[in-house]
Amino acid sequence: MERCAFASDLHHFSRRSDQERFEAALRETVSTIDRLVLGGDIFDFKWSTLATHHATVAAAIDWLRELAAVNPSCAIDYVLGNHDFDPLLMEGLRELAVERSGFAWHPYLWQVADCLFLHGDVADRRMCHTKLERKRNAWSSHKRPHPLRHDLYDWALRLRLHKVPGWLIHRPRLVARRVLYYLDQHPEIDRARIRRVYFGHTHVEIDGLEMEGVRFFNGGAPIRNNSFRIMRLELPREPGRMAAE
Ligand SMILES: [Mn+2]
Repeated sequence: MERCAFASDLHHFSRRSDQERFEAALRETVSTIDRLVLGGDIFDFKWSTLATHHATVAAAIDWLRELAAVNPSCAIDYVLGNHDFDPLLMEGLRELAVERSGFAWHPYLWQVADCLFLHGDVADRRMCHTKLERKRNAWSSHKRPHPLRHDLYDWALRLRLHKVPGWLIHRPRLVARRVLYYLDQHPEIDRARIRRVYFGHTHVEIDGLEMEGVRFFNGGAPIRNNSFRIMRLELPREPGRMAAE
């Protein structure tokens, strides 16, 4: 078996992210495992504190390159989220995949045997893959919000207003049901084989909630007032590995 770790929703470059607090832990983890799976929203281009979009994408690629250099024998699989579904970032990822062996990225999902990784924005409401594609494409025409909106967002966080919608909208059982609906409709995955789903996006921790024989895992997010953890798991080594986009 491969020793693996899963981390998502770091929202790096956003002012509200506590990503830096977990940087050492992430590097330490990478140094001891065979494979790291990143579950999307690793970078936050919408709420970036850097001067331009180009600067943020360049910093994102540098960050990935440095993380990959911690352990050259650790494979990295990066499943994109809504925040990192960005054409310029994808260009950089294409180059990184050529430059660094064992680095791969997946726009929507990645399946290994019984285990499926996806970001989780598909669970905002009940939707199939075509709808998710449409939603993602709308996202990728990112507009950087007015600076004043950063302040409003900060105040909302400080008042913990985000707890209310997060808790209500992202109830674990509802979210799990929506993910299963999406997987049932997906034309390219080996649905019958799936027993474990690792995802992020909702920023609500889930530790093995079972539904229809599938166990769900979510590590939360390193955002102020939120819980977060890097999850450890095992994956079978090849053969028997299949990938789907
Ligand atoms: Mn997300």
